[in-house]
Amino acid sequence: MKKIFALLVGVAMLISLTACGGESGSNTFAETQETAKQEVKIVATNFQFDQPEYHVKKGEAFTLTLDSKEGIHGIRLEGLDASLSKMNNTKTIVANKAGTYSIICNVSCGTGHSKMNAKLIVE
Ligand SMILES: [Cu+2]
Repeated sequence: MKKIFALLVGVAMLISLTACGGESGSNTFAETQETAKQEVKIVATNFQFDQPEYHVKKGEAFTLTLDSKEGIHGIRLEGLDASLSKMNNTKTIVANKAGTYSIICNVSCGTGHSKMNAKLIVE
C-alpha cells in the first residue's frame, strides 16, 4: 500500500515538473500567417519611441511596424525570436501569454541609444 502511494506521489511530481518545463520553453510571441486584427506602430526618433507603452490583446494577431522617422533604429521585443529593422520593418505576430514585455532599440544609434526602450503590454 505504501509503495503505491509513493508511486502516485512520484508520478504527480513528474507531471507537474513536465508542465512547468513546457511553459518556460515556449515563446511568448510567434510570427503568424493570420490576418492581423490589431496594429502596433512604433515611431522611432533620436532617441526615443513615440509611446512609453503599447497594448495588444492575447491570442489576436497584430502587425508590429517600426517607423524610423529620424535616425536608424531597430526593435528587439522580449519573447520574440525575430527583430525589426529599417529594411525589414513589419511583422504579423500573435501573443500567447499575457504580461509586460520590453521593447528596446537593437541598433547602436548614438548617444541616447540606451534610453530607447518601451513596453508591450499583452492583455
Ligand atoms: Cu539605438
